[in-house]
Amino acid sequence: MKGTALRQFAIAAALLLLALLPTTAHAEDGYDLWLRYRPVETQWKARYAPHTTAIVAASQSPTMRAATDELRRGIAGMLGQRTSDRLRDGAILLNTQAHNPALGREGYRIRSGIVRNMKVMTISANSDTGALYGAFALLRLMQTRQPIDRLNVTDAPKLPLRVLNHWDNLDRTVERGYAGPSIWDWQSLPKIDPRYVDYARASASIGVNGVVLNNVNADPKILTPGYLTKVTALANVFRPYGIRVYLTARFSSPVQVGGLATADPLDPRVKAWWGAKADEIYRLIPDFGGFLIKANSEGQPGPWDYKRTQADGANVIADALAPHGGTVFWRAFVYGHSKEDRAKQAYDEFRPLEGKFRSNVIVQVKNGPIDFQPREPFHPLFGQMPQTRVGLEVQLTREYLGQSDGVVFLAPIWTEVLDSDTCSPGCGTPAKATIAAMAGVSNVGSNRQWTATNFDQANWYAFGRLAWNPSLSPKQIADEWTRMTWSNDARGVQAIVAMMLGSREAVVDYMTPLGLAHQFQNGHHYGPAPWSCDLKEPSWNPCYYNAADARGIGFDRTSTGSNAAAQYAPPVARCLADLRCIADKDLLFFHHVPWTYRMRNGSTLWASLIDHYDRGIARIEANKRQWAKLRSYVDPQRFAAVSTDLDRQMREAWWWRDASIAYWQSLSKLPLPTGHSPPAHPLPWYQAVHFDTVPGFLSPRIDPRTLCVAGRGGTSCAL
Ligand code: BDP
Repeated sequence: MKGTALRQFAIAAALLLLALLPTTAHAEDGYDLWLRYRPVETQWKARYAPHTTAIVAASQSPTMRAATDELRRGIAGMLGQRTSDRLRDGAILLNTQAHNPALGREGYRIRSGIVRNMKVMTISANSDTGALYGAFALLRLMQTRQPIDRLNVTDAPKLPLRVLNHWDNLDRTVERGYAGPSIWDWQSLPKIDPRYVDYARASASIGVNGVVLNNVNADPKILTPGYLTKVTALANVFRPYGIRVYLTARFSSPVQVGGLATADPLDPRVKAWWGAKADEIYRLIPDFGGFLIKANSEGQPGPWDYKRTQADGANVIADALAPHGGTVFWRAFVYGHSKEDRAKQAYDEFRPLEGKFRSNVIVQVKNGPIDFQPREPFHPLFGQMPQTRVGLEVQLTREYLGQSDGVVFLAPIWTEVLDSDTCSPGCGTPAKATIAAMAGVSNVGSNRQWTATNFDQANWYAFGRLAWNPSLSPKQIADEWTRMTWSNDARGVQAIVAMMLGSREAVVDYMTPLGLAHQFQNGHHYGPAPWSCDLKEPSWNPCYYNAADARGIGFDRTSTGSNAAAQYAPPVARCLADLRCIADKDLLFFHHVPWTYRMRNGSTLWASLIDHYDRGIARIEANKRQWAKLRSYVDPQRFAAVSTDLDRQMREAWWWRDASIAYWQSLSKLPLPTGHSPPAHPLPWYQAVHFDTVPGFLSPRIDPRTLCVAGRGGTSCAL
């Protein structure tokens, strides 16, 4: 009797507690990303439920199980419906015998039809992975409230390699990471954190099919047996999701891990070492993706150390991987070895190597010739190495776009380069038609919501979607993501998408308008420092890029200057070099012009610059107002978090605008045009702003003398 009374009391107390909980939208912490599967509205439930009664899979393979589990989870969440696994009216069939060459290895077709007199929906593909992608596509249709009763959809990825690059160090710091410590817990691996599975689900849902686990500034220890065991555990988690694991290898690994006297790529012992290392890895991970290499860049070792070319370096590693079907991503991000304009150096090094790379090498080229700036022209190597497989590298983490401040949607940066006409071989050849891969520097960390802010999830999402189909528009991607992540209410969607679409241009306006680039504080790259000029490497100084003085501003990259414009195909080069043709957005990247230069719209450069800074401010103010109106559309926890993010962005935008104007005005000596407020403080105030605790500036400290061979420090190199 006593027990029953106690139970009754406990139930009553629980009910009371429930009644006291707020009745507003259920708080969300962002962990579920765009795979939230919240209940759909009644009218949609009535439309979807008859078509999602059962899931019948062709096999019980791990990938098929991942697909069916995801469908079950999605249908249960959105419709509150349990699904049977028997063929019946309204069943979803997963068929991996499509025998349809048009779908390739990863494509799928979703079609409504009749099987044995029953209405069914078939997701067919040539592989389990294709079926998994089809399952995610069907869920996306429901999450974005599209009809599913008469489907006939075919889709396949346009690019075969869609790879996230983690700049994660073995001690869990993340270079340029603003989302907390690395999600890879190297210390506890091979123990599996369930988060690794959720990471794989999210990445697979957007079509990512490769993950480089470690920083481009690589620690050689990653290739030692102890770490390879840990890498194997992650590869086993990712395999069912169609994701292959890659590693960044340090070029000097034959010396540091192998104990050889040299890493000369033409030395037969070095060749044999890479071959044996590849064999060792493939024994553990039969579908290992391959290596990413940063060589002779920013202090990293490389083939130049032995007077060999970048192609020699790439090929020795490519040959080791080739028998196993692996790929080398060889980065073209090199500079600092000549006195030339930094914007020219990668092209100068790589263009002459056209035709010299093995077919399993991807030359990985950043979107622009400098370094992931808020805006840069497209990289001149796109389109100009037709016999080489070229990959586009973009940065999801916002090293140069405010890091963890505000709302910044990056898809417009990436589509700007993808759609740029390279005019090679002829005009009408956009960069997206010339690439074989897309790589994205990840923005994921251990933060509960995975990325630095809730809106940064959209950049992870957009990367995958664009790598799958580089012709998607930022609007479509933002629309999908918003519906899946925030709300399907039309007014809410419209407002959030509008905020997102204008957000990148706002950053360009308040940080580096009209073609300015690299005006950041040194090292951590947070905040403005256009006056900064004291670093030994000239191209790390903002003053190098703005070339501002009493007469004017801008880097002359025409024939009177570095002539970087001439690296582009002739029709592009001609336009960039011609003041009557070049777009305003690229002006100061290619031309040095007087402060009083007349822009095409009739205003002076000076007035135009100020106008852009203020446009940036106005846009963030508008975003803040817009967001304030969205309170009723989103849950309170995420609403409050984004409000704080936008407040910070507002302060950051004023800081950039005021500091920049104060400095330019100290040179131009021109008055501010009427209607524009003066900077809040005098120039020295901004010049004194320094931070020493900004996260993310954390290359591993590798002692080049470190050796990991057995008996010579081996135990200290591997756990
Ligand atoms: C720059 C980063 C630096 C990276 C480098 C790279 O500042 O941390 O190591 O690029 O891409 O953007 O290798």
